[in-house]
Amino acid sequence: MKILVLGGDGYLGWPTAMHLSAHGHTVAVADNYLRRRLCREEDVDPLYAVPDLEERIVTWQAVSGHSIQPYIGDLKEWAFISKVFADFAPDAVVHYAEQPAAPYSMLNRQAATLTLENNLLVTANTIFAVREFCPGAHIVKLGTMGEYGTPDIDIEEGWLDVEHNGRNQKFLFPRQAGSLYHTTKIMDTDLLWFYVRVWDLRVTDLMQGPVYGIFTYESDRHEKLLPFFNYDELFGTVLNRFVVQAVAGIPLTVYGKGGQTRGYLNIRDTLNCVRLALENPASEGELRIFNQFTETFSVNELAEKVQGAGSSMGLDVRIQHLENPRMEAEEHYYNPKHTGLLDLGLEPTFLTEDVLRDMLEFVAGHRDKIVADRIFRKTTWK
Ligand code: USQ
Repeated sequence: MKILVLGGDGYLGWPTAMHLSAHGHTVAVADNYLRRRLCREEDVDPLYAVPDLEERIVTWQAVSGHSIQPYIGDLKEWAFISKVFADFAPDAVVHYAEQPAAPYSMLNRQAATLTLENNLLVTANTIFAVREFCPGAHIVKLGTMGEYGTPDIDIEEGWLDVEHNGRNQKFLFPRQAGSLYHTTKIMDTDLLWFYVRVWDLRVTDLMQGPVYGIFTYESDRHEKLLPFFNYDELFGTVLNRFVVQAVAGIPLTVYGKGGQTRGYLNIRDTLNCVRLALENPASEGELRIFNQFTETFSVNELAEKVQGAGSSMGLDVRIQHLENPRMEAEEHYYNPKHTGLLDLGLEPTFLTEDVLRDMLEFVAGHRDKIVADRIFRKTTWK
């Protein structure tokens, strides 16, 4: 397939581009380096420097023999996105091109507006571009498990059959997000669902939990192919942060009681999930939703796992409970279904002590680059 990866420079975008290319697909990436700019502006650069897309593409070609086509520009601009779609004419589009961080979206008014504008306009432009240049192309959109929040009932895979006064209808599962970022993902889903109904689009919305990890199958071939690794309060996800804290001798920052439970997955599984969704497309006029995670953990469980793996390597890992800067339930029911991707053939990579030790050892090799004051700046929801 010809696959266009929007947001192809990001933590997931670049590894996805390489993975699809390694599996024989013809891949193009589009990005405006927004994530890099925001990290520079907020002084939260990733653990190690990552070459720009053009250098990564040259390195990938040298180690794999596959080429990837770059398009550098802002997908909010119709002049740019229409040129990309007209030129590449994709069979499928992977849409990652969003401001991805909940804490960043809650930082201040400018960050909130940027998140709204970027995420909604890029989703809308993607829909319009597919309609105009490649109707029938499959859109694989990265949503988030956070769209559902933490309701006191089982979470279904996207849809809920509702019986009301003796009649039945299937609706999108009720959504109630815990940050502005997560709310933009709900709005994206609604935009996609609307245009699936009116234009018969073919869409898969992947409700993904927090991702952890550094290594992907393809990045093993060269250190210049590694993804971003943020450990700061704004862009770092919790397990990646805990690994860095353990190496730096900083007590693990568990927010509140630590009973917050989410569905987690290894970055390698993200790549397989996206590929499986692409290779088994949704039908015309279908909004297909998968819950994309492999295991659920509370924050306390994650902290204990990192402590255990760290101790086995001689690290003195302490755990601290900080006043929670976010508004979220710290003890709650959590039972989301996640069979769709397993049915397509996903073989999960579980969070074993070996996986954690590999991460800890790699980060220990970059210990001198850790900037402690990036870890907790108290960006608060209140
Ligand atoms: N947490 C801590 N200590 C920390 C950092 C986080 O206790 O130092 C807690 C948070 O309060 C939260 C949980 O860990 O309860 C997960 O936080 P996170 O920062 O790893 O994840 P989140 O902000 O929810 O967002 C991340 C990604 C986002 C994705 C989402 C999936 O940044 O792009 O959509 O995970 S989900 O959480 O399922 O909505």
